[in-house]
Amino acid sequence: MSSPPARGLLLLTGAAGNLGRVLRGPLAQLCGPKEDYKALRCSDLRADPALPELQCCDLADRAATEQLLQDVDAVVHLGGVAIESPFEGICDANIRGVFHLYEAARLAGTRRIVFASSNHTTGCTPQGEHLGPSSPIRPDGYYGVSKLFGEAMAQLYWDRYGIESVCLRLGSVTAQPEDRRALSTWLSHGDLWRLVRAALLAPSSGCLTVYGVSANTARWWSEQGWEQLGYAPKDNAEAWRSTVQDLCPAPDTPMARLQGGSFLGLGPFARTP
Ligand code: NAI
Ligand code: 15L
Repeated sequence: MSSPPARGLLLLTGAAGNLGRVLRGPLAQLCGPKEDYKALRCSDLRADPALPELQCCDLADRAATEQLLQDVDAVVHLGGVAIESPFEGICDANIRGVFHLYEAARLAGTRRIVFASSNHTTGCTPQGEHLGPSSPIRPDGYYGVSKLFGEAMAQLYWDRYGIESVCLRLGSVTAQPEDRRALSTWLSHGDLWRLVRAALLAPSSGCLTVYGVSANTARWWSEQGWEQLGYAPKDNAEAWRSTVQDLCPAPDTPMARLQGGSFLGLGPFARTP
């Protein structure tokens, strides 16, 4: 697939996090005078000694986020709270933060945002039930709700302001599957990169939501939207079945029954100041 000529900067938020560390090297390869983007700008809430050029920015700070987006053509948005936890922290990073990101993108003339959404948008669905991006939403906590807010912002900013978004409902991104649930939910590091690359470089995306999962024999989520992006996963968790199939929560618990797995065991939370 041919990609458009070099435009502005590519911004990676959450660059110091788990997935940021996996993606920042490959993303840098898309940047340069003859590449798709002029340069990669990395940011995070926290500094990373391994990446001195990282720009610290709290997405809950609107002015700082507007500055961060200047000259940015496309964003891979990973920054935020990545687990189920009390609402207040999720609200600052994933709700206010996403609002600030989209507003800053509108002001900067940013063309596309690849948004790291999550399978926890539908985590209260029973395990084994097959889902696609238009299946009913069934968030399993505030975290899942915050990702649905992000997906709604993506649709709003496409319909009103023409900013393209690809919302990736990522499964379990790890070097290898870690438990029985991951036989269905695993997204390998290689497939993560194939998916993010496809989401950035697809000639036109509009506002598209897809599940992000490897070619697992036991997967629950449909490939709807993959063809439009040109994403073709290569890895399959099945190869680890004998190692991980006994690693599972006690039967008849929500963690064992529902797709969100261990997140169903988190909360309710005590009130935080
Ligand atoms: P992570 O927690 O390792 O990285 C997230 C990064 O965001 C951290 O480095 C953190 O400092 C930064 N961050 C937190 N609050 C921020 C704020 N207010 N402003 C700026 N930066 C802030 O998480 P991970 O695993 O790298 O996930 C990356 C993204 O992908 C997250 O948005 C997560 O929700 C999403 N995701 C990850 C999955 C996985 O399997 N790791 C699966 C589904 C979605
Ligand atoms: C997520 O959304 C989380 O960020 C990650 O830590 C994993 O828990 C993943 O989902 C999962 O469902 O395995």
